[in-house]
Amino acid sequence: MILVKLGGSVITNKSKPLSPRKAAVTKIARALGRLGEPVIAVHGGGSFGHYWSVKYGMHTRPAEYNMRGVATVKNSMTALNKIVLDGFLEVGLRPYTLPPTALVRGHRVIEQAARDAARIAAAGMTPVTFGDAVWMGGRKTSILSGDRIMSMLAAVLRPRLCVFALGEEGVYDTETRRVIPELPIGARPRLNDVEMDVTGGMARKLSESARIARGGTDVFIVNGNAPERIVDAVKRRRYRGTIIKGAGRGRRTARTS
Ligand code: IP8
Repeated sequence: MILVKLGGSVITNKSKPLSPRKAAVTKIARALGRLGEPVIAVHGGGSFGHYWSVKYGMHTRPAEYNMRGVATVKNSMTALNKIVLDGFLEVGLRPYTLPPTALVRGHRVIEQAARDAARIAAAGMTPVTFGDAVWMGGRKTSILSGDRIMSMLAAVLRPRLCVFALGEEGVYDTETRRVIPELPIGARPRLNDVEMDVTGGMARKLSESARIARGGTDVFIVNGNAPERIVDAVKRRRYRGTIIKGAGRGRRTARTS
């Protein structure tokens, strides 16, 4: 079982509101079809969800956000999800959409539902879920990042590998401007700021990757615009990007929640 995050910066043009990159979606979908292993895909919000979240001042912190904003964010994520599903279908995958409400309650994973997603993947379909606005009780909502969903699913499913496909070559060392090939769990390199990202950009990816790696799963951060690198990473041929090696399976080096 492999968990793959399709970064919003790959599947949308983040500098232009509401602009999908359909060719990037189909290219990644083709790569997923070549992995030869069950896959669960999670996608980000890019210039759909993040655009509206910024407009309505919504963040990951639960609060009483504007409900029209919540509705608009959710509507835009459904639209982006449809684009992803269309791309997957176009190349012969059998996507099985699982809106986050089918997998999580607030910021907690529904373990049975996560296990069912793994069974759906094992049966030959590709479960697809996504970051979204979620209800947190009463009038409160929050933005739940697809990166967080990755670590929630990993905590239950203990996948063989997690891959974050981003719009960059990997994690950069801001001084040398080179990609860092391997990061120790919990390392905090200096990062450049990300615009139009309400869920924390690369810093969030690294903190969720650390959670996943502490649970024993290797995490690859690769360029989703060169999706053969996803295949290379999964097949352990050769890889370009950043790896965070998982602590020994079953052994945890720190709390994961
Ligand atoms: O792009 C956030 O998901 P992410 C989704 O994975 C929204 O952080 C609604 C902004």
